[in-house]
Amino acid sequence: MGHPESREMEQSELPPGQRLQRGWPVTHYGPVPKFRPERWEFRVFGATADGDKHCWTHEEFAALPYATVVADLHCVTKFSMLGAEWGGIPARTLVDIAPPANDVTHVMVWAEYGFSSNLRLDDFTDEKTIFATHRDGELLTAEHGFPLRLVVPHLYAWKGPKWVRGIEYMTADRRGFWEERGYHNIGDPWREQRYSYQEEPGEGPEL
Ligand SMILES: Nc1nc2c(c(=O)[nH]1)N[C@H]1C(S)=C(S)[C@@H](COP(=O)(O)O)O[C@H]1N2
Ligand SMILES: [Mo]
Repeated sequence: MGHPESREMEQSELPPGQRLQRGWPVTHYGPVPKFRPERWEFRVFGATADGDKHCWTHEEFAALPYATVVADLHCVTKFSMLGAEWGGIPARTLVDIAPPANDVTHVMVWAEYGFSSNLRLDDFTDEKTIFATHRDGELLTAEHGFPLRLVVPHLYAWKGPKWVRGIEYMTADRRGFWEERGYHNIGDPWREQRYSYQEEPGEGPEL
């Protein structure tokens, strides 16, 4: 749990057009997947530095170095939840263990049922981007992404898939699930990058 004072400071600012949401609603498309530990694996694939695919079982993944990040969640439907403490494995840690090839520019984050979201490599390796297993010290519930969800605090929350299963290193950008369906390719809430029609040239692959 974050220090109460730092939590208040985190709450001092909302991105434009957002309102404060108390509590923690559940927001996603499709059903909540059932977790089957024996079938679960986390994969890093695509343009890896060594050309190999890297896989972790649930047990192996859970043993990676744990860290916490205090961060907000901004849903593009205009509510924000502030100051949660997310615990898990920083994306940066994963990138250090299974690095991308030199020409990698983007990452596709893959989740159950083929849900995906694309990120620029810099957004993915941001020090606050984290594969969360816990929120405020408690294990995530199934609806909130157990056993693993990505949190990208500086982007709209759809950029953080729940039930995440792996990442694909890419040498060119490609749109993920919502990015193909009318949402902004980058999704910076401070710039209100909500919809793909707002994209400036160069901000996303052609639709
Ligand atoms: N797999 C998956 N992850 C997802 C989504 C989804 O539809 N599928 N929706 C995103 C959106 S739009 C939001 S706002 C957050 C909501 O997280 P929460 O339900 O834990 O509040 O999850 C994100 N992660
Ligand atoms: Mo959302």
